[in-house]
Amino acid sequence: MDMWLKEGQIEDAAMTYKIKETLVTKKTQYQDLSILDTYAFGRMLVLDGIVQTTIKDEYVYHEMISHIPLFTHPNPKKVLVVGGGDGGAIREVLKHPSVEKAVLCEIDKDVVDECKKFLPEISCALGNSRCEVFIGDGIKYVHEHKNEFDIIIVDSTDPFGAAEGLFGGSFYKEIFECLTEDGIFIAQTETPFYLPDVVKRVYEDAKAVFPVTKLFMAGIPTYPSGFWSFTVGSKKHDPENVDLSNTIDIETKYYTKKLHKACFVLPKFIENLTK
Ligand code: AG3
Repeated sequence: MDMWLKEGQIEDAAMTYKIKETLVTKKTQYQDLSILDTYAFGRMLVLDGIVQTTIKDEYVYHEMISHIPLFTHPNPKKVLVVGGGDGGAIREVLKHPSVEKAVLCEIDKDVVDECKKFLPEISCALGNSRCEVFIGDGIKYVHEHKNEFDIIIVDSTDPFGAAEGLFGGSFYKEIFECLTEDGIFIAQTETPFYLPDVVKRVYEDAKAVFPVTKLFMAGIPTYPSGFWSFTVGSKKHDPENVDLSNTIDIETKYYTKKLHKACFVLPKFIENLTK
């Protein structure tokens, strides 16, 4: 019998994946967690039925959510990742030698433990001496650390249910205070194709808090529609107009200096959401 995962984030459309093997499936304190081996995308992390990351396409998301802010900041030393328990963003952040400390604040310890076990390609940097893994609530952590981080990456699940508090104006104000004087914030902000209202609202919420707010896109095959948005809020540095001529070379598969600029050029229907 063929086994398929059907992801139904969107009510009237779904993506399906043929499963080779179920490696783990459990109820954690916060959510249903599965790691599945699939024919098309290799192993994937699924939380509450929603695909979070896969071995085959994770690099797009993790490179873009990390390198856009880190190459925009002239000297990022302290980085906070909220969520992101799979460790993919941390792996990319630690490719930057200027980073002295990267804190991962993930609420669900099981995500970290299972990803360490079954997704070592993604979680491999969590044991790095520059990385501190803190298990706890991101909202509380941000509230309790003022003026501390040069970069804050919000690598959350979708803005419904548990992660809802990680989107919106009141959290962005807390983020602003947790950042240093020229700090930069970035979050994954959903698909403008299926959820234009969410993208618009989140962009406007960030814009009300940060002097520089920019939205960019990346193509992520396993997220609904493949069109995925990220929103950057910055106190000072403009990610689109930053001088990248002297930045170091790091190994990537998706990110390039050219793409760093180009990703901010938006298709008209997405650009309209930022007006
Ligand atoms: N964070 C989740 C991105 C949103 C996915 N949404 C969806 N497939 N409907 C990704 C975690 C990777 N570190």
